[in-house]
Amino acid sequence: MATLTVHGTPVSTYVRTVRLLLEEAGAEYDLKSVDFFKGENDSTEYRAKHPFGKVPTLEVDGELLYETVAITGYLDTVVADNKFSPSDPMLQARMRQIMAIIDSYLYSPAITSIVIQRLIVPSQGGTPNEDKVNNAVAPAKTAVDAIESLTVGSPYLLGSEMSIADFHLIPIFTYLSMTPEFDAITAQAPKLRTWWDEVSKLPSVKKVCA
Ligand SMILES: N[C@@H](CCC(=O)N[C@@H](CS)C(=O)NCC(=O)O)C(=O)O
Repeated sequence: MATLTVHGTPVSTYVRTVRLLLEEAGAEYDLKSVDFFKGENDSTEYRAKHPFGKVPTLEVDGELLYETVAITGYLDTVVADNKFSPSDPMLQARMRQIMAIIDSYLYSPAITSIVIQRLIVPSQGGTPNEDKVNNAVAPAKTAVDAIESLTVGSPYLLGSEMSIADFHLIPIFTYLSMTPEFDAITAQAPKLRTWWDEVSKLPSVKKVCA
């Protein structure tokens, strides 16, 4: 079996996505800290691994892989025998569609705007920018409503089997659910509320996203 090293900041949603898959697969891996709060992701050494200075990067026997969708797809094949990718073509397309919605339409308003302003800025002694938060609620809700329309939501996004899409959404909900905006954003997403109640109790989620 290959030696797997995840380079990244443990609080990062994308790092958590990769670790959730590894934990659910029961795979062995090392986590090597790259602390973006200290700017370590911007160092020459780290930029040699990831030219965009983002986390995570996966190292497989010395070979480097970045972009989380590429990493989770690869890991699903090599450590989980594709257990987290539905074989039905439409279900597989739904999984990829949800992941693309998260990357293109949810991450930025939910994390870059709301979570950073509500959780990170105050933890560093600052005052949240209320305009930034308020302007992000509608786009975050649009993305959540779109995922709601595609999900089964019980127990997992695509139904009875956990898929890579769950690993991509869980870390976002972990943080968003800690903000006062969560109720408004999920007001019309009862299936996702049920999903979140259930997946947030998983041991892997408690371990990786605590
Ligand atoms: N497209 C990248 C995005 C990764 C990403 O945005 N990571 C964030 C943390 S969740 C990051 O590295 N932020 C540090 C920075 O932008 O300086 C992926 O899918 O891996």
